[in-house]
Amino acid sequence: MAVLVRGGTVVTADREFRADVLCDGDVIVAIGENLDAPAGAEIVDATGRYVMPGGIDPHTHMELPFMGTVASEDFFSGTSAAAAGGTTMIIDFVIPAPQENILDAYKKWRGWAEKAACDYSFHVAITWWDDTVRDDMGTLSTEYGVNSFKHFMAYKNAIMCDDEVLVNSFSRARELGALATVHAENGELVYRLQQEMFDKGLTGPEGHPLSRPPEVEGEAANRAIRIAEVLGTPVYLVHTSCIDALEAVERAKLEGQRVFAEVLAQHLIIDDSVYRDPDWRTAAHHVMSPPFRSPEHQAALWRGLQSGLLNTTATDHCCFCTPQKEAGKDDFRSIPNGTGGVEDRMSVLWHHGVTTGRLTPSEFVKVTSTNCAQIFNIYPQKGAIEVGSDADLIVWDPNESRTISVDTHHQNIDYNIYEGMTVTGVCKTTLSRGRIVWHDGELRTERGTGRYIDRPCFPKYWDAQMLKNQQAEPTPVDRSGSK
Ligand code: URQ
Ligand code: ZN
Ligand code: ZN
Repeated sequence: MAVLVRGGTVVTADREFRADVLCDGDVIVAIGENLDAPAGAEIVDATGRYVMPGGIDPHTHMELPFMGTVASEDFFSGTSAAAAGGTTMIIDFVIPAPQENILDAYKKWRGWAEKAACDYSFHVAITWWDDTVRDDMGTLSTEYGVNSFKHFMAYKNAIMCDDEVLVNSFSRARELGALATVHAENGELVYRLQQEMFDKGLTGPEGHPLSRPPEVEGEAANRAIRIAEVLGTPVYLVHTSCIDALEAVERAKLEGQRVFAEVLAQHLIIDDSVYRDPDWRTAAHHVMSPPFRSPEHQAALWRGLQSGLLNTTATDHCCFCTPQKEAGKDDFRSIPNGTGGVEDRMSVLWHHGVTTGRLTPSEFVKVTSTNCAQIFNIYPQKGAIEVGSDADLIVWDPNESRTISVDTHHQNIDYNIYEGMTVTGVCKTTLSRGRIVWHDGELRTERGTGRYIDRPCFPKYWDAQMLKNQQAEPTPVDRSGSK
């Protein structure tokens, strides 16, 4: 059934303009003023509101098995909550256990995601290495639409990559025309500092940030970036949380290296005082990695987002309910790492970003949708309002306010890290490939209507490193004449 979104102001990454948007089937079929509605079309009145590309969240972990439990949000409830907040696509993660065949893991995750209510794709984590991993990376990139491979430099004795895996996998990603994405924390340092904090009697959540200081992220960010530089691989840093990592990104970008960086909405707004909350549960709810940082890091992250140093925003939506967090009641090292947020990213960023003047509406679209689509090579299918693009649209009321609460959110988690926060900027209608999945506070999502989105690898010319790395081929020294 056709849907005509009428009377709104379209906001794209480039401009704002008055236009109606007609959607039919999965795609946008017309954009212009005073469009006629085809017979039987559903009309959405967007008068006085913005019409924007649906948000894309490049970092979620629905139903992730992790730290001895499984994230409480599944692909249906998570994509439904996403839709309620104005996000119409997620990029989640396949995370094989060490020695697990990565193609088998991919197929397992694909099975879990079939229940999704909005479109989705997968980064695939490389957690170990041998020739089968190398070969399967090729298969994933050519036959399954995977153009990004994830590397956890943290989580020793679990999914942590050492430099040998990083170098092998980054090299392979370059060959394939794929991106290397990275969780940049030095896992060896974390392990040592965790032990030190615990031995000092810091068994509570306050020990978590002390075992992962900004220097630990800065070292790993720089190391990943330097490895990528030498090998000529484009690199994407997930959840960049501190000045130390930002400085590594800035240096590389100014050198012309192809580096992208992501920031989480929550890291822009919440600081590390949460870990000293007298209520153990509140402090434990905020145990995620990298941890929340002290206020000066928030200010730097906002400058990074405004300046383009940070390219995308995400949530790292990885939900563990209070009883799950209590696995670490006596030892912070056993608190499952992760928080929620997929439903609130768009409102939180509009409130703290656009209403404060930090971002224009078009810059908001860039950092919540378009940049991600371009970096992961699905633009303009996604992240655009153009004829022929997928009809992933949101009708946004820039003046309406709402108060965020676990009592009203649609996320499957028993707390909300933004609890009680009143935000201006509310999603009134969400279309997922032309279907209304959220309207005036009512969810209309259906299990299984989400679609897997292929993300093709990049043409070889795309990688600017080729110019930088194409020094004259070194030749052996002729010493035949030497004594
Ligand atoms: O590290 C991640 O991104 C996953 C395991 C979610 N947990 C977290 O604390 N960020
Ligand atoms: Zn991570
Ligand atoms: Zn994550």
